[in-house]
Amino acid sequence: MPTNTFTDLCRINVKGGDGGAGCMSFRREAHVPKGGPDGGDGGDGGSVVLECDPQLSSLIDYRFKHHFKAERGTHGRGARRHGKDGSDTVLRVPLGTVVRELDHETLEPAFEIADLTQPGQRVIVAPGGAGGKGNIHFVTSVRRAPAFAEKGEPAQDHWIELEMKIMADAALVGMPSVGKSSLIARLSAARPKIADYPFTTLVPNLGMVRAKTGESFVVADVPGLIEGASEGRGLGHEFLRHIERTALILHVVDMTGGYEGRDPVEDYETINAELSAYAAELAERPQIVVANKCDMPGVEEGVERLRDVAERDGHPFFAVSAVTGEGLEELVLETAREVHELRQTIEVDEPLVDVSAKVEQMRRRRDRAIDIRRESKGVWRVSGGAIERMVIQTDWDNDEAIAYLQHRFNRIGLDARLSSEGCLPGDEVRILGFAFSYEGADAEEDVPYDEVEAVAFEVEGVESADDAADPVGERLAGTGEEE
Ligand SMILES: Nc1nc2c(ncn2[C@@H]2O[C@H](COP(=O)(O)OP(=O)(O)OP(=O)(O)O)[C@@H](O)[C@H]2O)c(=O)[nH]1
Ligand SMILES: [Mg+2]
Repeated sequence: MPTNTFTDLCRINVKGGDGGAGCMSFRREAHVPKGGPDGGDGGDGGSVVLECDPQLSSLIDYRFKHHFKAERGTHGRGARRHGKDGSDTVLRVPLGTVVRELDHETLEPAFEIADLTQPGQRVIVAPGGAGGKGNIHFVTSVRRAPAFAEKGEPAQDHWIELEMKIMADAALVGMPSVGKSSLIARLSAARPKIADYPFTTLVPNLGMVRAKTGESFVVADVPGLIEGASEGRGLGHEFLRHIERTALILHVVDMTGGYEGRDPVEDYETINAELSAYAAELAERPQIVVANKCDMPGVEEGVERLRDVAERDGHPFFAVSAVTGEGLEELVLETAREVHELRQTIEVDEPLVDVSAKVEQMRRRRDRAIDIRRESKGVWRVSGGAIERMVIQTDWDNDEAIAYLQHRFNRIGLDARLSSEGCLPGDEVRILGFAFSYEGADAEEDVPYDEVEAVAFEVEGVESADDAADPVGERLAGTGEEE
């Protein structure tokens, strides 16, 4: 069966590292009985990143291992020491890999994350969680000794699909009936139609060729080219478009001259003229000249003339037969060698598009969406990625932390949204496994929690009885999250 494209498909689960917890701590010095807050932030979790590597030719690495995680951030500590960021996990994928996000429930493709076509191109597929803020961030003019910190943001895991669309490393180019399909059939497992009339091949076929050295490359067998193809004769542009992305050209010449008794050197010049007429750059591509049908009698003189011309043009030359297999081993070795070399020198001609930023923006937009549903009389369910994480990042054993959370709800407009949905003071509002009593849209307006930069902060001495009761410097806010 001829194939137009090879695909390699797999699904993997990726998870960024969790953010480290912020620290709740107060400064302690010999001559100061109780200093101001000095709890550092938790480190950010690492991300899972895909990177496009031209040396890879399959997704085989993801066949058997399906779960990939990045490192978590460490917790913040006293004396304003921030936690360490977790390192990224970089997964290498071949050129031509399309990445799709899968729906959480159905595992069906939801949207395309990226199409990785340039060497070195990267995309973050699972961002790490942000580190929680230390208590130095929660100081305001009235709340000078905040006795709480934020937990780290948990990273989410999700499934993505990787699909590699194979791009041919080399293309068999030549007049109709010169034996292009016969060659690919002989060299690979591809089984294209072969016949002694022109334009037998109408769509490109791909074949994977493995050299004796173990190296493999993909060859495209494309429809025959004739004089005037660059102007649209024969399959013209259609055909030429297919080789535009191919690095190496295997230029096949029929040494018998076909029924018309054409001259091999003239054929060779005609094809090269068509290539440069279509795109000057195509004629500059590295080429290997393949003199085919050398099993036939009377070809020697033509072989010598074509060899001279090929050498004049600086192209390697091979006299072969797709029927007997003569000369093919050497041809494959040279092709493998050139393909390998070309893969290493592929140049990035456009600046790398930072797809990560776009993906991240899209995720955040969806994340910020808040869904409010009435569960029963007087009971409301609020859901949404960002709001659920706020709840998870809160230390529920700490009243101050809860008050701060309520202040954040107000600030992002949740209270107003609830009110417009019909939620009344005294109703129950549920988020994940937690429940709050709704106090009305305007009740929280004066809660004095503005986030203040750590550098702007100056506090001396003890602020409250609460602080005095907890004179010890370091206590992690993230209960159950300590390492
Ligand atoms: N004697 C001999 N015949 C060959 C050789 N290679 C191909 N042929 C014959 O040449 C004819 C055309 O071969 P194809 O492989 O279909 O040629 P093609 O270049 O793919 O032709 P299009 O797809 O029409 O462009 C067939 O009859 C083949 O059997 C060879 O090395 N020696
Ligand atoms: Mg063919």
